[in-house]
Amino acid sequence: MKVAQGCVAVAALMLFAGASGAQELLTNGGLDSPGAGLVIDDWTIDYFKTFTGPSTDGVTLEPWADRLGDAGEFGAFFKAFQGNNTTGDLANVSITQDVAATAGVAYTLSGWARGEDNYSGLIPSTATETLLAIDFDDDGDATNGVLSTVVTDLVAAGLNNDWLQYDVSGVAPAGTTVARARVSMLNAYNNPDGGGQAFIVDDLSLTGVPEPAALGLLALGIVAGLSGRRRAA
Ligand SMILES: [Ca+2]
Ligand SMILES: [Ca+2]
Ligand SMILES: [Ca+2]
Repeated sequence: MKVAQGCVAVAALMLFAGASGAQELLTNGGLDSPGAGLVIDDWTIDYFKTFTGPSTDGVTLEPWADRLGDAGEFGAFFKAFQGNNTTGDLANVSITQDVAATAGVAYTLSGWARGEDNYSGLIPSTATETLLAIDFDDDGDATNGVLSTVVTDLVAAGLNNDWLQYDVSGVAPAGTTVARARVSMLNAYNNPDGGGQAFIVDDLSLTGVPEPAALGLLALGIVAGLSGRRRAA
């Protein structure tokens, strides 16, 4: 009897653990396919320069940028050196992936990153921004605006020449249908000092956990909105 009860308890714990273990929402968060170069499977690359506009080769997959150095695997090399701080033609690169999302769910994006010592994002008073972000949107189009954004500034969070894990979290607002995982290097430029100046990223992960408090607030907001509308009418 005691053994059976113990088994039930263990089974219940396992079920609980399974239910609370957040599911990975990204595809190819490891940035490991299809191979070195300009294409990152399942991710969208947005690269433009301030004046000369859309461009290519702002970010590529490289074997030396793989965090754990697994054979045949890759990480993303963001090319700050493509920008020019003298002319002001700065490099702006984002990689994004859209996943279906639900209002009231708390999403967390994590990822590993390194900035080499002469990366333009690490120059004091630089214009370069280095961001891990989630954009909450009501469609698959970032160019027509988003509902809200949560951002972690990686330099403020301690970016340096060692692999460190960073994260950013936020609750999807009302109307959300898409959570857009994003890594951005904005206003980047070639460091005249030369030397190692890569910004590299690997092993991204996006998970969502329903937020009871947020759901409660959302419900309150809907009630308030309804009563407001009633009053107005
Ligand atoms: Ca990788
Ligand atoms: Ca790896
Ligand atoms: Ca949009």
